Amino acid sequence: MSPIHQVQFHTSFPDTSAAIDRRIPEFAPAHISDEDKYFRNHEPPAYLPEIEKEIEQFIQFHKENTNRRIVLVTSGGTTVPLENNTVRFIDNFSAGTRGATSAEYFLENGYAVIFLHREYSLLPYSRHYSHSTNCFLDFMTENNGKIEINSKYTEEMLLVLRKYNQAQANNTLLLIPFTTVNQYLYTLKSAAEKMHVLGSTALFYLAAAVSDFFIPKSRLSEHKIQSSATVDGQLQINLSQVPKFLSRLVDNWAQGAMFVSFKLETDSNILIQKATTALERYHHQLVIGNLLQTRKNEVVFVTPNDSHWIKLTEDEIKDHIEIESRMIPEVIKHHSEWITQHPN
Ligand code: 9Z3
Repeated sequence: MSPIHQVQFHTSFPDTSAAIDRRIPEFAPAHISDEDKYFRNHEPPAYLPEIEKEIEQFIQFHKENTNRRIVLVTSGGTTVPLENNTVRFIDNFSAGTRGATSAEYFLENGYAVIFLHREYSLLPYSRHYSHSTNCFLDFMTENNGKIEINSKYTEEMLLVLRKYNQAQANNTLLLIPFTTVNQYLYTLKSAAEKMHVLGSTALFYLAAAVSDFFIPKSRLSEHKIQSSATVDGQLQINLSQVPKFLSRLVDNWAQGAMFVSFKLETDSNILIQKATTALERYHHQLVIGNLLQTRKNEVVFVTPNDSHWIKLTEDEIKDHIEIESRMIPEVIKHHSEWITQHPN
């Protein structure tokens, strides 16, 4: 099987060609949902049709050739531009570690992965090297005029390289970038609608940190905000709530698939309650709760019937065991049960 060539998209440049259209009503007519209103009043990224083609080909390839289950992993934080010609933006915290690491364990367990990630955040496999030294050249050494990998890294790098090459050869990893929350929402919707054909064998693993607030396009300043726009030296920015898209995803875009969302809190007293509320609101299957402070060492799986923790022991933490190596087999167990209960 020859790997399908993946097109490289760049999402981090502001869309300077899209002049702001003040005719768009800030409050759309009644009777349409907030989600519909959002898509009516915000334009899709110009590259979206090409990405849709890539996703469709990927799904088709696995349907026809491998019959693998497909998981869409979202990873990294979304930005909220403050200006149309964006100089300033609000960002959401996430390095992309959870998403990139989880994607590797899904691949190891036989899944094909659509990796919807914040451009330039951590990626599966390269994550082991891209941020762990000041410069990638630190992994290299010179030997008689030739470049070699420093011997202290070779053993581990060979293992990573083999897994990476296997993913390439099997065409099991599709990288799709986003930067802004608008790009994220449109791409998620498109990907989900394409994955609809997979029914219960599709899995959504939503680890990205998605902004809850944004500035609607109708209120976005076209050019860089000037200091003269301040009142008494204070800049006032009004943010609106990003519509809750999870219910659309579960009920419409990819109905029948299994959905795992993440709940991030900083206060341990409210974590399980917030996860339970999310399950009740969106009627999906699993919420994984984590606290900012301890997210690498413990998570809580919350389902409609049960909640239980996965915690690394002190020794496991010392041995650099990744918590995703425990989480993903358990998520897959839930997915297998889901497929059995909901055969296509
Ligand atoms: C998470 O909770 C992720 O586990 C982290 C991973 C963002 C904490 P890192 O990339 O961090 O490893 O540095 N993701 C979901 C965060 C989020 O925005 N959740 C929303 C919420 O809590 C629901 S979609 O309300």
